[in-house]
Amino acid sequence: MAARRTMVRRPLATALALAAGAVGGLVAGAPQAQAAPPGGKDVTAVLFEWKYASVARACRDQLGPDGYGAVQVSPPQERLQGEAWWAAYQPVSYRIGTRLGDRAAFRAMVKACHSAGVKVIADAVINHMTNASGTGSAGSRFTKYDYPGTYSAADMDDCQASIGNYQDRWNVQHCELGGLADLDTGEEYVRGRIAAYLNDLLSLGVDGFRVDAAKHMPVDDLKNIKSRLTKPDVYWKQETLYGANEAVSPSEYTATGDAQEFRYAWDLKRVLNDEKLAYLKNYGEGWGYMPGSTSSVFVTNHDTERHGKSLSYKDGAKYTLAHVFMLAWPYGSPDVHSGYEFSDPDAGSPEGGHVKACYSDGWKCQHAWPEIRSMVKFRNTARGTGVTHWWDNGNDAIAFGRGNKAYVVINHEGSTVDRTFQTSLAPGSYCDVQSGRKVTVDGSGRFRAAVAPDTALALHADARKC
Ligand code: ARE
Ligand code: CA
Repeated sequence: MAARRTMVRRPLATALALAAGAVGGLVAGAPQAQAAPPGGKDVTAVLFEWKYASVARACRDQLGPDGYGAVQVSPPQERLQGEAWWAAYQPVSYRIGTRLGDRAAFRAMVKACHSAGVKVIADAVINHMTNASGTGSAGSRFTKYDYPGTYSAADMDDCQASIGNYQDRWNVQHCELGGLADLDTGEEYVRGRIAAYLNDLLSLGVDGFRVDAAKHMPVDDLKNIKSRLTKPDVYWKQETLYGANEAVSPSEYTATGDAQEFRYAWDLKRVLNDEKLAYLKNYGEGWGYMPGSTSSVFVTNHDTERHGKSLSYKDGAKYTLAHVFMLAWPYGSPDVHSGYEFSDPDAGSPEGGHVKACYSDGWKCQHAWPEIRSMVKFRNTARGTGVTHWWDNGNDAIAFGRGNKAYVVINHEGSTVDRTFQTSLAPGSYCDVQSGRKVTVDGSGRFRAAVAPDTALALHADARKC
């Protein structure tokens, strides 16, 4: 758990900007506008354990129209057989064939998403193979350490003990993550084989990768593998959990692409649960996180929603408001996790991954929640602008603008916030994309609104009427 953070000390510059903020100056300490993954729309919907045919439909009907830049799909490589979701993280071969679909289904999904203007990011498990033996989801027989046609025992890493010491770099990168057969990613054949798998996905039109367990592979190995790709500058976000005093630091991995900033999710949970939204005024680099321009962020992911280090759909309004903040705030490139209800943390996705409809069979469809999907266009409209006019009530109500393009109010108080807000928005009427109500901004950029407890209000230049 990241070190407990008490009241965040504000550098003097930010204190001075507090006054400046009132006249619309940029708010010091808040992150500036960030570069985005390819294409300029930087929100990714993570459709966790969705069948590819269902992903294709979501791209066409939801993600494209709502302005998502990309969809992230679960690992397409052959995996352990079985319904548990974590079977996806035990590769058996690099053939594309799982409960989510075969090669043809994968290719069709990429085509459908591209025609909807949505890029495709594949979750790639390349650090290890299985901790089991048997027959894989595409019919390949295997034993731990021997994967005929892909790897033999000679390709496994030098340490066959489980990782046991995160203060020891060699242990973390060459031993087995939870007993999973570790690949020797320093070896020529292994590097070539991994690159061939990623190049195969690129040949199917994939636009980027989520690199699973990245910190368990030396950066030099990842650099070498990436250099072998047909697109060496492909978007590449790396799963790198921060750990205080650990040997391997997530920031090492910004040399090969984006790195996931887990503290963003962990601290958001604490702020929404126990602290004050007012502390978010300098969220990002101001809290000691990695530079936002190369950070991938989320409110939750498939691990943290299960083991509880982040908020989850079970947290109600806190979870929704955390997404409104993440999508309105310029730090990092956001992932919106979209999964399914679970009581058994091992349970795989419903109906073999087939999504008949949102909100049925246990599908949560967070990517389509009105409060969340409406903030994707907000973010796209605000891209390139900094934070202006920060306001807070010293506790759990905040508001801020994004240049003259957008303005958001987030009320996590138990009572209504009813006041006049100062913005840099052009005068005129706007749609509050959170409530669907009309808001009028006067000639001096002000509007009056009553924002109910645990709700938000969001205006932007591309939503002038509801
Ligand atoms: C586990 C066992 C297997 C067993 C299987 C079924 O390892 O031997 O067969 O359970 O019982 C997921 C599950 C695991 C599961 C695995 C394979 O979460 O429980 O295996 O699939 O089926 C570290 C890594 C980080 C990793 C987390 C889980 O750094 O990369 O552990 N997260 C990714 C994925 C996971 C996935 C894997 C990796 C494996 O997101 O979903 O596992 O591919 C500190 C450190 C962190 C460390 C954390 C937890 O915080 O700083 O780096 O995260 O402890 O150990
Ligand atoms: Ca390794």
